[in-house]
Amino acid sequence: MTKFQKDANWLDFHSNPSKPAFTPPPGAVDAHCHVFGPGDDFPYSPTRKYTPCDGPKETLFELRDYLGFERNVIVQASCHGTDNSALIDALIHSDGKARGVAVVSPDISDAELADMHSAGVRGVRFNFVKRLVNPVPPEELKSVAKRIAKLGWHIVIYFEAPDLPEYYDFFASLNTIVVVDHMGRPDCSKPINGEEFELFLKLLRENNNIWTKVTCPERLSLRGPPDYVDFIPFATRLVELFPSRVLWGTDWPHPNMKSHMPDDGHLVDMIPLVAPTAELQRKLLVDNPLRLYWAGGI
Ligand code: 0GY
Repeated sequence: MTKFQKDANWLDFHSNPSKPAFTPPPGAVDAHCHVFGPGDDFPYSPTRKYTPCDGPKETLFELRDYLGFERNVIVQASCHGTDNSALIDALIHSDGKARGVAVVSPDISDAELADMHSAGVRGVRFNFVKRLVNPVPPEELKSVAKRIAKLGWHIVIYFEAPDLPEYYDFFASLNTIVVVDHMGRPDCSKPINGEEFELFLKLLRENNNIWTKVTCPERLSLRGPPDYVDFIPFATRLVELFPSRVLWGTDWPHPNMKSHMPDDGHLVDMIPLVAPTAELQRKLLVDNPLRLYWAGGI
């Protein structure tokens, strides 16, 4: 009997994803994925807002190889709170093939940050999605932002499009590289040239330290699988406008997916639809993530 039972309405990750027809270029990085537990070894946070299915590092690394990727960037998910043990364990068992983005409390010590750096952490995540966390006020995050800058780390931010006006000035004030998860979660049923997505484009146009991940058709598309057609124009626009500031990832094991679970092979096959040339694909999958996560060496 395991200590943690996943939420009843949670779907497990795809057990038998298809082999993608698209072959990622050599050196390709899955730059957004998670490890969950296993809960018996790495207990989920007492303050979590969901209990996931276990998503252990071994399964993630097998999927990486199967899909044709060489490296992972593992992002701390809210179900583990500020206890980064499962993330660190995955990094140190990755043979240098994984880097991490941690979630830290503002009172973390310099020694703990230094240990995380040695394990392969290169960024911190600030999460503003209210269904996932009780967001930490920007004022309290400023000191974290200053301290991690000294380590050469960057900041990953997660928010939903309607909340961008509230946080815009704070995001624009950050001095490190800032990576926005899942394109700032646009409403893909709205026009691409509408006010909401325009504000997101303005944030990137006016701040060349801000990057974004063109990820999560499975959560952003209202039209749904298998083609996620309404997601594609948003992702394509970002890749065309900011080819050197975009990242791609699977988001495995796809937390909080309740309507359907995507086939990870199919997600890989969508890459040429959002990055149609070999040059754009190389930037998205290799050059950009290596510059951000492996600048100190492979
Ligand atoms: C994601 C998306 C989600 C969850 C988390 O930290 C998390 O729990 O990031 C979500 O539910 O939208 O990036 O995995």
